[in-house]
Amino acid sequence: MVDQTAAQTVSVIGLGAMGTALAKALLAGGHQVTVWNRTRERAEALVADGAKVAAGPAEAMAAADLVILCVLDDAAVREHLEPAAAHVRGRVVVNLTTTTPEQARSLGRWAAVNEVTLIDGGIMAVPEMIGGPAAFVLYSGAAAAFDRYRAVLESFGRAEFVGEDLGASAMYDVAILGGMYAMFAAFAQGGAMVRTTGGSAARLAELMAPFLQAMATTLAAQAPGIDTPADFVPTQSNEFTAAAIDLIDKSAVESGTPTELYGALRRALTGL
Ligand code: FVH
Repeated sequence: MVDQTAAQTVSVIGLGAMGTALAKALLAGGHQVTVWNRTRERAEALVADGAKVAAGPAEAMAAADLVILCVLDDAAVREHLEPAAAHVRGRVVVNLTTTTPEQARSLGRWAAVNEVTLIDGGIMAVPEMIGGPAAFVLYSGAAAAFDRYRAVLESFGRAEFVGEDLGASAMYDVAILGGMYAMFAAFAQGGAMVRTTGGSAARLAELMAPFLQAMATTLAAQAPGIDTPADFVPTQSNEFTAAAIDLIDKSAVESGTPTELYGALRRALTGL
């Protein structure tokens, strides 16, 4: 049983912008942190904060009970973990590298064979936000290990466990990012449209942001339409929604800024 209040031994592998922020948050939390990075200077920069620099990834993994990985992609994760299998056996690895859900599950199969307990994570923050009140990280996989190290992981921000399927945190991560990009695409298109009437994207931002914030509060009420559609009675019919989107599309065409966006939205939202 890990004492949640005690300092832990933690290794951080990968010290790009995000890995460095994670290591600093752990050091600020009083944990004993060993670091390793392919470019050694980035690791040495953390010595003044109290980090110990390992000679290689295997040494870093052997140095701690909890190993955090935050490198570029799944291929770089494999490059570090696979040759060091003997050194990471029996440890808890938290992979905070962005991967697809299936890459996370595949790494889980490797972990099971090599007696590694794996937690996958999706960071919903930029490096400057780490350790601050708005940062949160999605976790999935080994629930008992997550509970054991929850207090350490909260050094980064709010810790949200989303399921034992290792692919779950990556799936929530991309779902949230998809919402963000859909919003950005609609703003870019809307900005181009209002400019044809002498308006500006800056003015649109002032008007659109509070409206979208209010709309975001209705997501929970819409969730049953996706989770339990057979029992859900929509307040707005698909035909009404399709007609509303057609009007927006027609206005875009009239403005000379025709777009693929609204047709795609119509199909996604209504199936029509
Ligand atoms: N930065 C952010 O805002 C986002 C927020 C959401 C989550 N992401 C993910 O975090 C992973 C790391 O992102 P990062 O911002 O730290 O990225 P970089 O600053 O570019 O650092 C990349 C680190 O990966 C190392 N690395 C790259 N390729 C390899 C390789 N083939 N073998 C070993 N290490 C590799 C790189 O090392 P070096 O260039 O310093 O030697 C850095 O440590 C990422 O999955 C984001 O999607 C961040």
